[in-house]
Amino acid sequence: MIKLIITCALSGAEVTKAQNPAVPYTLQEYQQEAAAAIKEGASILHVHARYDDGTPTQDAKRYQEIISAIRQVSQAVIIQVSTGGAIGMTREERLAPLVLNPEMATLDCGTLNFGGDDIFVNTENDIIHFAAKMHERHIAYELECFDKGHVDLALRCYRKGLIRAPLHFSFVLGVVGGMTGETRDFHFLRESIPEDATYSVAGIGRYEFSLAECAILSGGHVRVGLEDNLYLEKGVLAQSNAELVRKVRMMASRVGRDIATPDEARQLLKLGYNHGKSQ
Ligand code: KMH
Ligand code: ZN
Repeated sequence: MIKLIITCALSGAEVTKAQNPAVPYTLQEYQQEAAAAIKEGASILHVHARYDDGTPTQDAKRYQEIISAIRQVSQAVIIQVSTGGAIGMTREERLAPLVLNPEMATLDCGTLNFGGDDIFVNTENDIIHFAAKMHERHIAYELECFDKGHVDLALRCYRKGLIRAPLHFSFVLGVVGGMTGETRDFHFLRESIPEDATYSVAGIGRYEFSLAECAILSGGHVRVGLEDNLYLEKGVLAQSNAELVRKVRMMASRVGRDIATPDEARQLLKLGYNHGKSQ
């Protein structure tokens, strides 16, 4: 089977140190969490910027500082910046870190309820606009889909040439308001994408490891990290992102699936254009 790409979602924009003290806010914390996660096998880091007090931001300067801190410990890792940001940010605010020409960024493919009164807004026009901005800068995107309708919308944009190959999906399952993370949901989504597309799955909360197992066995890829899940197991807080990555690496090892290095991940995802040009 092809090698497994492990993405680590280091901090997110919503989780806090009050929930788990390991969530990184400072540059030093980002650097330490990144270094340990890479050591355990993460080849992609999904990055949301936070200020030292934990406030989420899409400020390009703060992203640059965080990326520089990570680059001091790894030149190789693939950095994927978030254009999702935090609930309520404007679309121009969310696009701000693209000026850094990251190798990869997220492209969220639909609107959904996000718990309570929160709505994560990604209209069809937003998606088209974000994709165009990424094309201008040759930034590869990961198509974040929280629901089946998001997959369908991404494919509709693809057929119209508004989203381009190579198609790499990220199924984010288990958000309150999105699709649940039951095994059947995962299989429904992976069977809904073209055969030559790649995919990764991010199970939220209790779905993190059950879905990781499904993806490992199905030839897909896996995202874990404190953004998605704060616990190593029921009732046991993860002490670091690295612990979550290590757990996936061990699961993969038990079924004989090797872990991709960053360069192997680049090949599998057909990336590479912006690597080494900036950041
Ligand atoms: N913070 C969520 C509202 C992304 O990174 O592109 C959106 C999110 C998606 O995390
Ligand atoms: Zn995110």
